[in-house]
Amino acid sequence: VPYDYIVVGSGPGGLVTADRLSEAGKKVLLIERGGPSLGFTGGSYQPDWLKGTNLTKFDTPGLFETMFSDDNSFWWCKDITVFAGCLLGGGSAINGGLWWLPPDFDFSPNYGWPRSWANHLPYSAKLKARLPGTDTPSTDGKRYLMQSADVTAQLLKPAGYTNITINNSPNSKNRVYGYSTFGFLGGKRAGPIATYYKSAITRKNLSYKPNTMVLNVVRNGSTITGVKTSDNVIGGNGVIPLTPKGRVILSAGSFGTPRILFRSGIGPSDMVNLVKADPVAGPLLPPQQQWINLPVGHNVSDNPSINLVFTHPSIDAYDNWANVWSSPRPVDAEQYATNQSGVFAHASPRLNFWRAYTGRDKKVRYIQGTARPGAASITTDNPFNATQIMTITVYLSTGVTSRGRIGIDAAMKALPLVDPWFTDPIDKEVLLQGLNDIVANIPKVSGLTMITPDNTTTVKDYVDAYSPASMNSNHWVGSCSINHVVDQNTKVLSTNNLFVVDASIIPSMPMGNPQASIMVMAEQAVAKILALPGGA
Ligand code: 6FA
Ligand code: ABL
Repeated sequence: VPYDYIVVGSGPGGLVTADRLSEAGKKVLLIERGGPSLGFTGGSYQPDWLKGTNLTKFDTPGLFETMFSDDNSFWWCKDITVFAGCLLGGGSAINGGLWWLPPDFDFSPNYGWPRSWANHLPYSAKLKARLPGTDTPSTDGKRYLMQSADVTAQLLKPAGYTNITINNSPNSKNRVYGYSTFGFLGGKRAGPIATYYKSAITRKNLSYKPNTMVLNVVRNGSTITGVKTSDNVIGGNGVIPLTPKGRVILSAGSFGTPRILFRSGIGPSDMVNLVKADPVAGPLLPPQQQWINLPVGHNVSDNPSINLVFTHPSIDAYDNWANVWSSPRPVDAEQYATNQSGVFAHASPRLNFWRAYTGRDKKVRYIQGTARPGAASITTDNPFNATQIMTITVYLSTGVTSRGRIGIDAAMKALPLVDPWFTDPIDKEVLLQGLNDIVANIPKVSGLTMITPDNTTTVKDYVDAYSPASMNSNHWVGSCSINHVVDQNTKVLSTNNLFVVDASIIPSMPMGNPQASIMVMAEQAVAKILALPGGA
């Protein structure tokens, strides 16, 4: 059956898009390469201590850190070399859940947005109405395991930071800190899945097709006629057609969308030529005179981030999250299983902060920090108390000028071709300044010891030696930047009916962890697409 709209990918971008298009009465197909996630979507992957409930690993915020330590990690995309979620919800099914209502900076013409996008407030309001976010995720309204927040607040106050409820004033991002805010409901992960997907899936005019991968769009020059999937049972050749005025919307993420475009003959010729050389993908390309040369994969950014690890006598490192899956603290497990309250209602972060800096190029750049109990890696030969460890991750956010490139290799794997961190040395200087300003106040917090880097290493040497792969923040944007690859209505340039609505069209780093900002972007994008003449 032909569809008015085919939405490829069910991450934050795709779920908002599919929900709003189906709400408008369009005949929509939402197609996702992965399977279920949250319990209500059919997910069933859970630890023994949650047997008998419908709470999965994905529902349970306190299991977040086990995403990185589980041998059976079926949720990661195996054909993308960095972390990306390949299941219902995309990254939102497996991420830390941090949820920031966007400041005006996130859609400012100063950061690459067309002027027509600057008034994001109606769209931010739509998102907030669906999911406001909470800094008291436990159903009993209490906060748990807050020692790392208290210690970090003590470190920030002497530097002039003030304590705010972050989402009450999204534009306040200079010398502020507040409790971590999550896109959770009822003590469970919610994000776009328990909101937008939940309403979309009830509509008869929306079909959802999981476990099906889109390989390329099928096109006749600039007109897209359908999508080609990996499931050849569909139509005998895997092709799902559009109605005559139909449209395809790619929401396959910052790595997934460029790959579909390359495989459709859209992008730089070095990438499309790799597709041409592939025995499976090559024959599916349109003839070479129909290739469309666009800078797909260029202008990419991700926050460079550096971890500082500390010990403090007040900290409960929660066994560095090592036991939460197989042998959780019994009282906490029981409490969560009973009424979704307690430690397990939070993901690992406990406090977030921001501060503005002006670099020697006179450009303003912001740092963001996230504090949590535990640590991913510790490098010290000094003795330390492992039960008292906490991490502050410091990110460079809005204003980052470094850019990289995303592409594919000859095996059609998606990967960063040029890392986007510190290609501009001033980014590095500003992040180093931010780290040094935090470290400077350690003596003001009684009992606080930095163990990574330790007292044998300067912060500068630590930053200089930091491995690029560890600087990845999983916040990739820009590979199909608006104005470069898509137009103001998110339509791919030189095509009639192909659109992109996901993190890849965002031209520069949002202020915070980006999922809510991506969804606000998608609210605005889908409104523009529906208003655009010529569509079904
Ligand atoms: N963002 C936040 O705001 N807060 C956080 O705490 C946070 N944490 C993390 C985190 O801990 C990790 C480990 C990662 C990887 C990301 C985090 N992020 C966080 C970032 C946030 O999750 C991403 O920025 C956000 O999910 C990006 O949304 P998009 O809609 O642009 O893209 P996704 O990758 O989420 O979704 C793409 C979907 O398309 C997936 O479901 C994928 O399976 C599907 N797909 C891809 N290719 C496809 C194809 N060819 N055919 C069909 N489906 C396809
Ligand atoms: C995010 O936005 C980041 O993308 C994640 O990297 C981050 O989680 C979450 N939010 C929570 O702040 C971290 C984990 O806490 C680490 O244990 C893990 O090593 C790291 O992600 C991997 O990138």
